[in-house]
Amino acid sequence: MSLKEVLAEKIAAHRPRTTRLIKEFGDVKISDVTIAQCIGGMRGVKCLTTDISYLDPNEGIRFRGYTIPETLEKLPKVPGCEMPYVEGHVYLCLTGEIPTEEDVKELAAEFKKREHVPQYVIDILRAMPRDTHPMTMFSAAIVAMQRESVFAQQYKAGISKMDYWESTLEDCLNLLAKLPQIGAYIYRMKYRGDTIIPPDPELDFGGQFAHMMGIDSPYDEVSRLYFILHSDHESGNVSAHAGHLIASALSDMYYAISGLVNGLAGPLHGLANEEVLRWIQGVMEKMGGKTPTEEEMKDFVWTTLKSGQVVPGFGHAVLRKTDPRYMEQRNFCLKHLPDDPIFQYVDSLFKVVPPILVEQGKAKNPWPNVDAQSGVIQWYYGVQEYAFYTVLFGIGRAIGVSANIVWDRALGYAIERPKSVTTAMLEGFAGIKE
Ligand code: HAX
Repeated sequence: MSLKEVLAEKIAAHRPRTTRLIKEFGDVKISDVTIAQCIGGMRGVKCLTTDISYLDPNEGIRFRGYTIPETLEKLPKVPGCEMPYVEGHVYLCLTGEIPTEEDVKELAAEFKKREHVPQYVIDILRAMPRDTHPMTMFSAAIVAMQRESVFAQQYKAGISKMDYWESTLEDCLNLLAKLPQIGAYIYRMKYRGDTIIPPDPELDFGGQFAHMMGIDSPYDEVSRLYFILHSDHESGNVSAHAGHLIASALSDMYYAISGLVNGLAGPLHGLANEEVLRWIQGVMEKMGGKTPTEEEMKDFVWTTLKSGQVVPGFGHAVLRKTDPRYMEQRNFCLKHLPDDPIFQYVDSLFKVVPPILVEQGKAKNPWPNVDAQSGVIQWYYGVQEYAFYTVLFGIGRAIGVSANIVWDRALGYAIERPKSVTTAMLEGFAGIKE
């Protein structure tokens, strides 16, 4: 069966579950909201639904029920490689099923058909000042392609709500297929003297990205690992929520994914991977090439905290343990680059930062998150322009969010419209209103 046929079956089976929950159990309470949550970024308020991934605070992410090690183990592998096809992970996110080799080949062939990046996108990127942030370029390239949206065209033609997901799936595949090329193009144009490497029609999603970046193996493996690890972290984080929110107005995939990228570009979210490397470079400069002792490292961390800044790469809004995405990348470093000096810095921070954050007593989670480790690997393989790191995150995150949007359309999720209150109303609730 094709991906679309599998999805059609799954959607038909799932729709009655959603309808029943709303019709028969719509009044059942699952969450209360406190004043702290209302002012404090809605932290922990349960008010979104997704089946693509679930983030347990003490365990970490599961994609469609599978932990990261299970996902990496079960998905079909690229021949001769340790890492799975990213295309297989797209299949898993969309359908909830581990694909067969045949399923992956079919989906990879679909991606191939759709991977050509229109010339006008290249022209737009080239017209932007070269010092534009890569995330701005990435977002602009995606939104520029909005004219390609099959959903937007079919919506105008007047299709039924029940069919929205089909054209949304088209948009999902059309857009995802192009992202590795767009990302690599931005990199080579901006940081490699405009020497663009043409795509290779034989390569898979991760392999194509590494090839167009101009970086040899095992960078293809790094890319596959990276895109899968960053694909989804349930629905409430800024990037996933931004994508879902925008799409809830029936704005198409291009608008939604470009919006996701804009949210990811914040230093408290995806840009933290850039910030980690910037922070470490600052320490290295101050040390004049010497490796800091543990005591010196502690001083750097305290200086950052005392100047009112956050330590990038540490803390999390949901997790209450070391991020398994961090651990997976750490294991990769231990295997491939144990003696790398920047890895040594990151490893030293792993020891030094959590007790300091505990002593400071503010952060609810003192442990490292995904962004503490990801830049090191990039740096080691030659991608030392750290402003680019969040683009890699964005390519991965688009996988989970676009899968969510296909399901949002399939299950007819409503336009988002939470209710706001005024400060005076909160004072009223608190019983302190003058
Ligand atoms: N360094 C210093 N202070 C920190 C901190 C850190 N790494 N993490 C949390 N805190 C502080 C918060 O700033 C907050 O201080 P105020 O009370 O003064 O506002 C306090 O501890 C309580 O915060 P929290 O409840 O533990 O954390 P939040 O849910 O509010 O925020 C963040 C979660 C990830 C934004 C936060 O931990 C942070 O800023 N971390 C550093 C930036 C970072 O690494 N971001 C990437 C997170 C992972 C991700 O989304 N990747 O894309």
